[in-house]
Amino acid sequence: PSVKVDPNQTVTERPLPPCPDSPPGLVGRLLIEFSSPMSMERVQRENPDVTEGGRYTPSDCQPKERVAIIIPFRHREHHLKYWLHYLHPILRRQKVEYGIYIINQFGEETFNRAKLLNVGFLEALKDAEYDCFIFSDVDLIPMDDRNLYHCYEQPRHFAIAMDKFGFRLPYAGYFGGVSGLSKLQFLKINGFPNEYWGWGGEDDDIYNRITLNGMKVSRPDIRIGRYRMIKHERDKHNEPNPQRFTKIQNTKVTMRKDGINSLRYQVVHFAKYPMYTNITVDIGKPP
Ligand code: UDH
Repeated sequence: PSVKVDPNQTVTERPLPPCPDSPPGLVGRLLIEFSSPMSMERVQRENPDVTEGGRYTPSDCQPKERVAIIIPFRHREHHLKYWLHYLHPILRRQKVEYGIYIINQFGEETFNRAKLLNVGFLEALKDAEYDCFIFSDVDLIPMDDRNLYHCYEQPRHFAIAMDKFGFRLPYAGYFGGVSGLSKLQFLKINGFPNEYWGWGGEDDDIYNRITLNGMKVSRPDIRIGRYRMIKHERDKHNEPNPQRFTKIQNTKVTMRKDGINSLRYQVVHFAKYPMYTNITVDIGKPP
């Protein structure tokens, strides 16, 4: 027996409505703690809608943009589990279409956060058509889901009130921790500097690039932009960079030649795991 199919029958798919500016499922303040043990199995179990490589698309609305979340990384597996545990559900409630990219620095040379973020920008774009890039340290968890992880008219600074700074901005031009730029905003500043090896200064250089190119930083309300940082000791091979104070005086000159237009690196390993995409890269060493 064969099934009769009416050749005139058409499947009409309704277009999804645009995702709302204020998603109704948000809960506001969140309890964030790092004492209960965490495992990748648990994160996976609790996030069945996340697809390979740490991708997610809302099923009931059409997001305005596609967001790549870029995390600079080396030897912080313990922090990553908490980050994924907290962020996947938050981003889902925020109705964000996103992908998570861990940019893992290969080898044991001096760490270079901003260069890893530049790599993340290019590599994420090879993977999908992203419009918006959010750069987050692996140890920073938002304490309020109204701090929406998407892009804004101006470059965005999200982590404005961290517990370690007494829930205040440490100084007016602070742009560290978690920040976000649209593809156009990122290209306008020639990306981030590649020449800040070791800890410090690169976020101030990025802030300078933004203001020198006629943009200004946008921020959430101080009551909403609160973050918990997972406590940790200083990492090996990421000592404070003594050159940082003089380097940030020269952004105006250096930004034209040092940035996404001068980026050189080699991908050592690329893997899509259930909860994130890992890209291990050789970014060289300080001159
Ligand atoms: N990162 C790594 N591995 C490293 C170094 C840095 O993954 O070895 C990444 C990670 O995403 C981290 C970010 O880069 O969140 C920023 O580096 P950081 O956490 O060292 O910077 P932060 O300012 O801490 O948060 C500075 C050292 C604080 C020491 C305090 C001792 N009590």
